[in-house]
Amino acid sequence: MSEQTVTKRGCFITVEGTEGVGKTTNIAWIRQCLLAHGIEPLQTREPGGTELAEQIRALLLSPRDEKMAELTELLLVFAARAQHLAQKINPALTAGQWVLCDRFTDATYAYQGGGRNLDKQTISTLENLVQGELRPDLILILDIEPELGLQRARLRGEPDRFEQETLAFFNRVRAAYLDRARQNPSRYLIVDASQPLDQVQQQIKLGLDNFISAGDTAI
Ligand code: Z5A
Repeated sequence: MSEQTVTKRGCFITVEGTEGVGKTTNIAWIRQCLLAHGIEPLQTREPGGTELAEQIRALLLSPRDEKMAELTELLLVFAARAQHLAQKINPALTAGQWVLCDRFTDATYAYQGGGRNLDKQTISTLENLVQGELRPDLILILDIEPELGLQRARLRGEPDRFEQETLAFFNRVRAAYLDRARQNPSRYLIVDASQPLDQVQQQIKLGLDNFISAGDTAI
């Protein structure tokens, strides 16, 4: 009988939250924490991550006079995701590499489902179509009062199409994130992102260390 080497798929970690919550800041920290465990992740983001998917991102984020229909927005998000998965995420995971992604499908449930009130069943159907059985192994939600996050985000300059939304929109987005975490708590790590950065980072490190030591690295 011939011997076959089966590579265990890499672990898939995503980072989520409302505007200005500190994802960019903390992804660099997560990477450092993983490197300390000898894990070099592929770092990427959504929408985007490949040349074509980044072009779709530009369509999604640029403010325009013509109102983007909600279903157009949803389909563009999943079109970018299909490209990202095919070109980048799936090959890395299959090769056993860990993937660290700034936003993924929880953002779709939160922004298009919670924020835009689109039907969750439609999102779920597209999720199954585009991702098959792939779901993140760990979803880190940086949680903050949207008002505080928006204050932080607006310090950076011109708001994009999403940042122009109302506070009520971001409250719905936040509620949708927390609701998903409540439904499947073992997969989520919620960190209070309103704390000073060093405390946020301590909490993240603790959660990641626990996740790694539990060896729960592939589903
Ligand atoms: N979107 C969607 O609708 N559906 C989907 O399925 C997906 C996405 C995947 C782009 O996302 C948009 O796409 C997003 C939803 C939509 N909406 N918008 N806009 P994005 O992730 O690229 O955009 P973003 O949410 O605005 O992220 P950001 O601009 O990169 O912000 P951030 O990464 O969360 O924050 P940051 O840049 O790290 O921090 C903001 C500032 O706060 C900065 O000055 C930091 O120094 C400061 N900061 C960070 N942490 C702290 C603490 N703890 N204390 C004090 N100050 C802090």
